[in-house]
Amino acid sequence: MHLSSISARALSAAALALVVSCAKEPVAPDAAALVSANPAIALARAPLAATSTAAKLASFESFTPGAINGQFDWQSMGGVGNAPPPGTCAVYDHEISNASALIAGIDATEFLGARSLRLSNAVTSGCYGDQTFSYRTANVAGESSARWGTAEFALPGARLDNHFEAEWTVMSVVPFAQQPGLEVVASPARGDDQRMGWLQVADLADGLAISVARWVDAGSLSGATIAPTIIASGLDRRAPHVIKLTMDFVDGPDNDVVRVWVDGTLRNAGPSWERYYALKGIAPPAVNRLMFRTGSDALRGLPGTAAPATRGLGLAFDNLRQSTFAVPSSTDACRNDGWRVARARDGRVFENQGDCIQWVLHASR
Ligand SMILES: [Ca+2]
Ligand SMILES: [Ca+2]
Repeated sequence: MHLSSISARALSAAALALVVSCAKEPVAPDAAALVSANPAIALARAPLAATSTAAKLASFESFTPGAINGQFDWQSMGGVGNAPPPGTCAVYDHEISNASALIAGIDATEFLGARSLRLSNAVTSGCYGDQTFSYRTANVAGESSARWGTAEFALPGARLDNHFEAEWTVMSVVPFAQQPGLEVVASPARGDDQRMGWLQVADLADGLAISVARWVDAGSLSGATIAPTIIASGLDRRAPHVIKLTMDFVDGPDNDVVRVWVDGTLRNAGPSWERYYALKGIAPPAVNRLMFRTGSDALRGLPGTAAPATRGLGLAFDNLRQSTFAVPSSTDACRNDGWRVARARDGRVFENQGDCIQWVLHASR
């Protein structure tokens, strides 16, 4: 790294911390030491039945390298390799690639296989619908007033659930150095510019950092801003990390709950972005997928500057699992065989109606 390329502001504490940090690290730590030192490893290895449809969707191993758009219901109109349709704002450095082969000095095949979703923010824009969206879940999730149901967003036959969750692995493509300015945002979404949350992975001087953001306002959209909060930092660039995000939608304002786990530890419970739609005077959207975005939200006070040096590198995303289900919000939801289709918030299947009712009465919802 050429220190002269670092801005004076960044050079202050952050860059010095990196220098000090690097000095303490072995030049090439062996894989065994890495495995024993990091609890994320076991999570990233969580097995999936290799032949299942879910496994194929999760692992990207059945995808063709290159353009993401159109593969297994993924959408990425602005991703590299896709012929950009009218209205596309930019060509983003988003693609299916053999990321484990790009990661020098570490054998990441065990965690990433031969195909991953690789994203960098070498190119950003203020647009949304041309960025990268994961496959849609069979059903959608939102509160009962949520806007959904048009064929372009929900799969045919979808029902409305009140719980959405997604879990994925993320790993730096550059394990032994910072990629300054690298940041990618994942949001529960539906395929256009509507999103119900914000979770960012950034590469800071001391390692990868995970942030979430909420809307802050004084009752009007004109003065509203998005306030990011770092919930995990200093994450080892040499190891895979597992992020789990759950959304519990509750009818009424300012009461949805979004929880985020990093490497198995609950790091945050906060609001959804229903506040934004309330400020706009419309019902919130239902969600059924993730939007992976390299964009600018500068007008709202968030970062979003392109980092051109990350082109072809950035972050590898893999092992993505998504689901929706109905969490019972009252004991009535357990009756009349409701317990058979409902799930506890952690996804547990109820044994019978009484089990469901007891969960409703005692779970801290
Ligand atoms: Ca893979
Ligand atoms: Ca709500």
